[in-house]
Amino acid sequence: MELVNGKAVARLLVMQPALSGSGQKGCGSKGGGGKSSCGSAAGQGDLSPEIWEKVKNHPCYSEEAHHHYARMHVAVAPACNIQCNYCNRKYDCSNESRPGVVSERLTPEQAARKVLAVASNIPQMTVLGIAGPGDPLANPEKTFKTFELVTQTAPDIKLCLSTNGLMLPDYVDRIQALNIDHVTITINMIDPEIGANIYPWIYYNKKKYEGVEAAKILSERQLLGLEMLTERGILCKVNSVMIPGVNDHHLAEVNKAVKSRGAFLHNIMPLISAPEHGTVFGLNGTRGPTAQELKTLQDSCEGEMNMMRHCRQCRADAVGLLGEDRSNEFTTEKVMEMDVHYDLEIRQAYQEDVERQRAAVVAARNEELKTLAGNESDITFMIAVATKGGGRINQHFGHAKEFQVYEVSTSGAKFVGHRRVDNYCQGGFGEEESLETVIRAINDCTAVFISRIGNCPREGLLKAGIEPVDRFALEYIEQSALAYFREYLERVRSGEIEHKLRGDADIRQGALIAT
Ligand code: CLF
Ligand code: SF4
Repeated sequence: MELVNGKAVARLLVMQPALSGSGQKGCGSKGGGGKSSCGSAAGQGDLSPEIWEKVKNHPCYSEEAHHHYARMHVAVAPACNIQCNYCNRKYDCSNESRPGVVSERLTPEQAARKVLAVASNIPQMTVLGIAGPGDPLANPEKTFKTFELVTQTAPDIKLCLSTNGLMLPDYVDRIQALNIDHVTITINMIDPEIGANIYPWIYYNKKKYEGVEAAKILSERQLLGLEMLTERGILCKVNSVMIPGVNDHHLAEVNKAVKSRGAFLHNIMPLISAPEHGTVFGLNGTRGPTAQELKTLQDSCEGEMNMMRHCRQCRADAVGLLGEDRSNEFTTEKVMEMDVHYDLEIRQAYQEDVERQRAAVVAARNEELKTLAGNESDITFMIAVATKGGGRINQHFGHAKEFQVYEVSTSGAKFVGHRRVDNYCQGGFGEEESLETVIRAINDCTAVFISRIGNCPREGLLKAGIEPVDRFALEYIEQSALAYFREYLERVRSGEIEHKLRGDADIRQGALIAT
């Protein structure tokens, strides 16, 4: 057992295998200006020390942080004041993972206890978000009461709020008074004509509005709220759901509008739409975008503004690293029986250890980047990575429920998204059908990095033109991606291989299975 500041931390370290070197209602609506260096990019870059301090341990506001730090949501806000055509909050399934979906609704007191329980057991949980299952500001008393209780009992936890923005201008002062440093507003349009196809109605000032009139009020309130928050120095992220045929060509304009009002980060998410979700878009056959459609739009908006590309469209009761769901470990019943010991010193000691490991990841990447200096090439490709976190390639191909996707070029390895899949290995056996869905999900990638892989999936991937790479097992992702890229260039130059462009890939519409 290891002692840190005289306290035992062995139990806590076991909670995150990644750190030992092995392994839609999230924010904003479901369905779904600052400058670079956060969001999708890694590291402090040109952020001011004050802003870096606010984002460095926030898994949504810093792509680099999301490999190391966790967030949790508490589902204290059941009501909503608008209707989005991609939302159906009646749907509740413990195997479903998209914003708005939740298993238990909590009182503020239950929520505060749950936060303490999670903080005691997952010391890398740094952020509490309230994101539903309805709209937090349509349930202001429950939302703010929860934040107040948590501030009193767990002062090191950052507070985060996600809203559709309708009531935002009315609560900006309260948000500021409670030191809520991070606010997400879901803005899908600035043109009410387009908005009328997304929002059938809103309920505002005790009156129901419909169609273009409803969308106009909503848009004005969202943009006003955004301006009021950024004037007060509160970091704002804007989420937009990309809905092909409805707002896909309009989102570049939304990007400009939110950037000019001071938004720090823009998160364009794919529509999640399947008939079984019972949403308007699911039932009328509106499809979600493909991986390349989404990436092309995100790329086109990435100028002076940070684009978030690592959003997992989490549930309103999600717990854990982004991409994992540990909410089943913290049901109200279990939380009530738990021995809760919130200890700030243990949490800080653990996080110092995380920071050391994080610094090692960055240093290794920078060293590897030096070996590419002077290497000129137009070649760029994408790789998929199986990881359990910690910035390492530490997951078996058959166990991966998602792959992280990096774009590699002479300028570096950049996180550009993730692909959710059915894990190939089910009950100890490989599933041919799952292999097909995995291949469709990473079809735009040249290689897949895994810690191990069996012969059958290896052959299937090679046949599909994707190289399985397990020689970097347990190594750092970005460093390995760059080393692979350097070797790849050498193989192309020697004529050993020919560089081929890959096709498009599917974004999965189904569930992330809770573990
Ligand atoms: Fe939650 Fe949202 Fe705060 Fe993050 S989620 S309230 S900013 S703590 Fe994050 Fe989840 Fe995406 Fe939201 S991955 S849905 S962006
Ligand atoms: Fe659903 Fe309301 Fe959120 Fe829209 S704002 S996605 S209707 S909970």
